[in-house]
Amino acid sequence: MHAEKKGFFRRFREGLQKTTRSLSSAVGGVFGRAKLDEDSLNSIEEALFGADFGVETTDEVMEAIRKEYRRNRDLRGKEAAEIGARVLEGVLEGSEKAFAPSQEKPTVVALVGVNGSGKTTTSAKIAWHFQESGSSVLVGACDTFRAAANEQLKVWSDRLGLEVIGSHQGADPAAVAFDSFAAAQKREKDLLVLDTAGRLHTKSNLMEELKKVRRVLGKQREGAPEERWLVIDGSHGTNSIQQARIFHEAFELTGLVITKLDGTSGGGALVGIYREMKLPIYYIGLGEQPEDLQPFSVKEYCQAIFASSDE
Ligand SMILES: Nc1nc2c(ncn2[C@@H]2O[C@H](COP(=O)(O)OP(=O)(O)O)[C@@H](O)[C@H]2O)c(=O)[nH]1
Ligand SMILES: [Mg+2]
Repeated sequence: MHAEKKGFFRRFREGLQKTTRSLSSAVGGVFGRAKLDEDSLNSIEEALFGADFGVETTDEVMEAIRKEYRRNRDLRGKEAAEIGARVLEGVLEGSEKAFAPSQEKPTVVALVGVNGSGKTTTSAKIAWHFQESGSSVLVGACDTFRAAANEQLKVWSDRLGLEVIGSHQGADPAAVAFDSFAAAQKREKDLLVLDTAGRLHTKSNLMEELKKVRRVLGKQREGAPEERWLVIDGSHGTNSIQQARIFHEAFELTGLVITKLDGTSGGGALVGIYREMKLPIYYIGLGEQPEDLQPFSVKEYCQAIFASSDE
């Protein structure tokens, strides 16, 4: 395997370790060389539920494994894991899409989501990632609701050498978005990443605020912001789906970022979220460091989940 590719897979494996471990401890190392039996099949089923894969996906995976088991009573755990990975890859078809800034400068990515989902850190991580790969990037601090939000971005920008258009508490987020876009245009930036506020208790205001951000940017350049991604805390399981619908209604989302998959044994929730939203998952968060934000890869995800317990 290519060295860089290997490192990438290792990060997926390590990030998703909690889910993989809880899956393999629940199935008692069943994904190894040992032959399966009815008990171990039931353990796999329970483990998939436990890891938040949801009814539909668990049923589809189990149906495929059981079908093969009926045909071949010598079926081994490792082979069942391969079947599981294949079914999961099918379910996740269409969820992987690479992102890169387009010719149009600046390409604008607006990140939305509830408080604590990871918007601010994800803004910084995305900015850093593209800056590292040679693009010029600007970050707009459009969360003017939390006093600490602008500070938090500043800390990241000092640490990673990012350019940020700051704001102060109470400022109009749409005005900050406007200024950020104007600055990005003037400085000929390839990419503009907009962090936004996420308070839940005044949801309708928040949605109005996000619509206004979009309206204002759309006047600066038709269609901007082209990318409107919802940042979802992956450790909250499928509870996030309701929120996702509300954001989608107000903001016409174009993609998802699913964070905190490292901190949960329920890494299967990503699949339920995708099944419901059918939007590309651009990135997943596997830790707090900048390099822990990874482009989503269906293959790596499925292989990490169904890692053989012999390895
Ligand atoms: N372990 C882990 N923590 C994360 C990840 N993404 C974000 N966080 C943490 O989640 C917390 C909230 O993130 P923040 O970006 O402030 O969320 P915001 O309120 O949506 O802006 C911070 O402590 C982040 O470091 C991730 O992928 N893994
Ligand atoms: Mg924030």
